[in-house]
Amino acid sequence: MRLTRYFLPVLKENPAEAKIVSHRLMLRAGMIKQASAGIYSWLPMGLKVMQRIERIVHEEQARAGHLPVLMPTLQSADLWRESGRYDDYGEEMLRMQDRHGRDMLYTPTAEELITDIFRAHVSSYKDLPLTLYQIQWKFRDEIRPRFGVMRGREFYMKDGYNFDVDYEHALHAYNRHMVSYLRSYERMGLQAIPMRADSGPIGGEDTHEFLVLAETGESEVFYDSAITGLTLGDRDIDYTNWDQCALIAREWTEPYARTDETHDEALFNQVPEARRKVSRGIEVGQIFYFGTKYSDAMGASVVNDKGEQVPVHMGSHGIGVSRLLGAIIEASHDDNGIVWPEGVTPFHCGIVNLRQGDAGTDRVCEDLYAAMTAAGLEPLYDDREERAGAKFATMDLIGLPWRITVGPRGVKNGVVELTCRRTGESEELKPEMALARVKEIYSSV
Ligand code: 5CA
Repeated sequence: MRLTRYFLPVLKENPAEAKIVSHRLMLRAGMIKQASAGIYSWLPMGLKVMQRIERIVHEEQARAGHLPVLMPTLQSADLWRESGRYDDYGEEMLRMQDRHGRDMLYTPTAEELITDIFRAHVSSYKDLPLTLYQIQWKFRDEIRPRFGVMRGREFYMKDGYNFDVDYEHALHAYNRHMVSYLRSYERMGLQAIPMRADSGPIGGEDTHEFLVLAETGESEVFYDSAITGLTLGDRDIDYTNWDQCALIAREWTEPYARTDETHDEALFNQVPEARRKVSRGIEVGQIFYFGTKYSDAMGASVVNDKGEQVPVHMGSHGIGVSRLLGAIIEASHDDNGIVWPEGVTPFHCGIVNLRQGDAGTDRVCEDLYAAMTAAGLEPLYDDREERAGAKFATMDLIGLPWRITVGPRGVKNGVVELTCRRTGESEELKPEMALARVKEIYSSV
């Protein structure tokens, strides 16, 4: 993409309404625009990052054997009356009527609709296990929408639902989701810690929230610092392997890690003092096991291998896709702007032409741009007739992890400069070497 052809409405001034850095940077970098309280339009670069996040989620769900579906945002109240949640959900649910006076609502989550799909089509344990998920807009009429996409009223969420014949299978589904979530967050350059949580309006017996540590987080968290050293790395994961998923889930949930809602001071005090940490976190996902709560209420059952009719065991699992943009920025920025992790960056590499219109720099930039594109990477070429300082400021603000700078002096010596956004370190290289380095970096992302 050439910057002169792009729509990147950056703001010079800090918007007064933005109280936290991610909100400020998303507005300044022209990623979103508020449409009304807690409701945003997604501009090209914001949407691009969201799509990268979505892709990681889809890929990891596919690996785990989960199937994508898409359910409507507007739903009939009837199903929600069956489960009893139409009355229970309260003011957070946005309710409306259609022209015939039928009660409708904008979906805050989708347990009812998915259970309805299940009961219409599945009747035997032979069709299980089954996990269906979607990435779809949700609406919750939050009393105090704030911090931009972090606590919106309309937000984009991955919500998945597992159906299993008994508790043991459902427990594996729970562990499998935990592992797939850990892997998804890791690919986004984040460490999200699973913490024992409260189940709230979803209901249920077991639930973990995934929290990214950040001072601006809404939840107070208490944890054993031993957990921050854990990574999956390139561990080979077999999602059909119950023992392996259980082992990983145990590894991540054994160290003490809880939000204030479930915090237990006595248990916490058993952690060696030097490892006891109190901090804040952003909730980027939550998994629930709730047994037969919805299947009992809505009559979703299967015949098991003994020929008995049994209610199906369920869980639901959410990832805050739009919230993740804010969380990633909170975890990865500096005074000059965003620092995107390679896994979610909107463009892989910036190309900065220090003297637009100069035949030599233009040619090197054009060649780099073409070669990078041919290699399957997406560069953002700053081809504006602007001062070098302004170009660098824009690149730093929008946070591409790598930048290649092309100036007349370097071109004369046959070199360009490759700069890492995170460390600020630069290296002079031949253009083809710079390209090879960028290709290599992304080959393992
Ligand atoms: N049905 C379950 C799992 S699919 C569910 O709704 N879970 S949830 O309530 O925990 O939401 C899932 C994730 O959506 C949360 O972890 C959070 O990251 C995100 N989320 C929830 N409310 C908001 C909001 N108001 N703005 C942005 N993201 C939100």
